[in-house]
Amino acid sequence: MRYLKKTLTLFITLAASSTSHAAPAFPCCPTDKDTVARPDAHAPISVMGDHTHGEGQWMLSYRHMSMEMENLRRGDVRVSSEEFFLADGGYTVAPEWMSMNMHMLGIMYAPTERLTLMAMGNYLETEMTHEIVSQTAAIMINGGETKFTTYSRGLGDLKVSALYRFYLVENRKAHFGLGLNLPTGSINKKDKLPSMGGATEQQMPASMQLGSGTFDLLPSLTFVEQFKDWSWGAQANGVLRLENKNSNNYRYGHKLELLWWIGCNLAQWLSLNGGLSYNYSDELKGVQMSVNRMGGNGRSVSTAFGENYGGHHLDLILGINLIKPTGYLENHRLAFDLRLPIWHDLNGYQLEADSVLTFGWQKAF
Ligand SMILES: [Cu+2]
Repeated sequence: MRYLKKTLTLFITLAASSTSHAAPAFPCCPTDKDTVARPDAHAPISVMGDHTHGEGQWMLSYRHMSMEMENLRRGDVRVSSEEFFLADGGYTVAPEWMSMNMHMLGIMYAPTERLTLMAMGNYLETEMTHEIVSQTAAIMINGGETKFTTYSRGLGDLKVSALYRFYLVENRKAHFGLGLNLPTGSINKKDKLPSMGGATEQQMPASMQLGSGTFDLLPSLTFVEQFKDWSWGAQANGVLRLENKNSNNYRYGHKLELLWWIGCNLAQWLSLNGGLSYNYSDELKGVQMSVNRMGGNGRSVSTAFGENYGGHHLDLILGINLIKPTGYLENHRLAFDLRLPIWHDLNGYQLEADSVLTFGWQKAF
C-alpha cells in the first residue's frame, strides 16, 4: 500500500503540470505508424499483448512487477488466523504475508503487417511468512518459533505467442492472440518447513513454485479505438491448461481475464490511463506430490490443498505512459501502473492481494 500514496502524488503533480498549458493537437492515426507513436497507443503496462507492430518492426521490453498479499480471506470476507486455525478440521500453519517480484524480458517482431510474434521470459523471487497455530505446536515442529519464512527464486515459464490483426478500419483495430506457456519454471522448489522433531528441507506448495508445470494455451482478443487525444481498449485473455497434471501430480485451474481501459493524452509524451480487470481462476486440481498435508492440528497449511486456490477478483488499474517523441532516446517508452483490488471472492482460505505495481521500459526499432 505504500506505493499508493507515491502514485497518487505523482498523478496529481503530473496532471496539474500538464493541464496548465493546452495539450498539443496531433492527428488521429492516419496511418498505422502514427498510431504507435502516441503515449496511449499502449495499454497500461501490466496488460500483455495489447498492441501489434508494423511490418519489419521489433520491440524489446523489460517489466518489473511486484505484488504483495496479506490478510486471510474466505470468499469475500476477511478471517482472523484464530478462525482459520479452526477451519476444515484444523490447519496447523497460516500464511501471513506474501510478496512476489517478477522481472520480465520480452521481444516482439512483426514479419508481416498483420502478424506480430512475441516471446517473454521471467525471473521470479517469492517470499512467504507463516504463523504456527500455538506455542506448543511450534515447540514440537519448529524449535519453539511460531513464525517462519520461506523463499524461492529462479527462472519462470517461457511464453511464446502470435498476434494477428484481423481488423483495421479508420481509428479502430482488433487482433487475436494465441500463445503457449512452456513449463520452464521449476515446480520442485524446497525450503525448510516445520515437521515433527524440527524444521527440515521439504517440497513447497504450488503457490511458492516458479512455474505451472504444464503446457498452457494462451488465447486473447483485443480491441482498441483511438480518438484525437484519447483512446480506449478492451481485452479478453485466458489460460487453458493443456495437461491434466504436471510431473508433481497437480495442475492450476484455467483462467479468464476481462480487461477494459481508457488512456488520455495530456501531452505528446504523456498519457494517464485507468481501467478495470476482472479475473477468474479455477481451483487447483490434483494432490500436490511430496507436499506435506498433515499437521499436529489436523491439516498442514492451506496452500497444500487445491480448494484454497482460485476465485474471482476485480482490480482497479491506474497508470502512466511516457514516450520520448523526438531527439535523444526517441521512441523509448516508460510506463507504470498500479492494480488495487476493489472486490474479491476467493475459493477456500487465501491471502488477498494488497497491491500490484508494474513498471516497464519498451523500445520499438
Ligand atoms: Cu510491442
